[in-house]
Amino acid sequence: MSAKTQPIVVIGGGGHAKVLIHLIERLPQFKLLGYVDPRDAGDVLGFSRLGGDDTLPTLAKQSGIAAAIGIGKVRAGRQRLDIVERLRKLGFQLPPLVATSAMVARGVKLAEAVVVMDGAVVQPGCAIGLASIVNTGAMLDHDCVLGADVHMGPRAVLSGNVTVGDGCMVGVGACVIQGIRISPDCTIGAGAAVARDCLDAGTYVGVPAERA
Ligand code: JB3
Repeated sequence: MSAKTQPIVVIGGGGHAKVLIHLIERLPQFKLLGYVDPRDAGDVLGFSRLGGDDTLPTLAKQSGIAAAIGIGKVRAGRQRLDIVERLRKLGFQLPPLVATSAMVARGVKLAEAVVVMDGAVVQPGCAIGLASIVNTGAMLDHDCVLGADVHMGPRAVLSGNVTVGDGCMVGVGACVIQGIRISPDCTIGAGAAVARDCLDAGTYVGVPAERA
């Protein structure tokens, strides 16, 4: 392992982990050791299962080791944040990860455990909170703010100055016009078009999006 590479493990071995492994293996600064999952998902893109979560304390002893959360988010719930807390307590580093084909403007603030997948675009002035996911091809225009544990689904689009609160899920292909505020713990349905603030937690669907 060259001096510059940092060991990293992926938590989870399912679909989201597969996409994350594909992202990490193209980042020269990391040496991907494998994935950790109570379920044996076999070989994932050539990387093996290192064991269940009971292996994490031993793995954490490796100097400078990092972890990436390979468990996605498709509904409300704070599993990703619970895992962040566990990993922090064990001493893992949780670097934000940006795919080589993503475009993240300089000065964008990425919190710990954020992942920006291939083809995503994050314009200047944006800030992305703890453990949030900007999934494949999603786009955040200028000055958008995502809270913690937000999932921007594939090809979801925010126009300028949109704020998305903690714990939200913005579904695949949804779009949000400029200046909108989405309260914490909202789910925006796939393909929805949000043209009004979402002031109450809940599910918003349709064009224009209405609270279900
Ligand atoms: O929508 C898209 C593009 N992707 C979805 C993603 C955001 O969320 C994807 O289609 C899935 O809906 C979901 O991906 P994920 O989280 O990979 O789902 P699944 O394929 O079910 O894999 C979850 C894996 O996490 C399973 O193998 C579980 O055993 C494992 N897991 C669950 N809890 C855990 C834990 N692994 C560890 N190490 N620790 C846990 O606490």
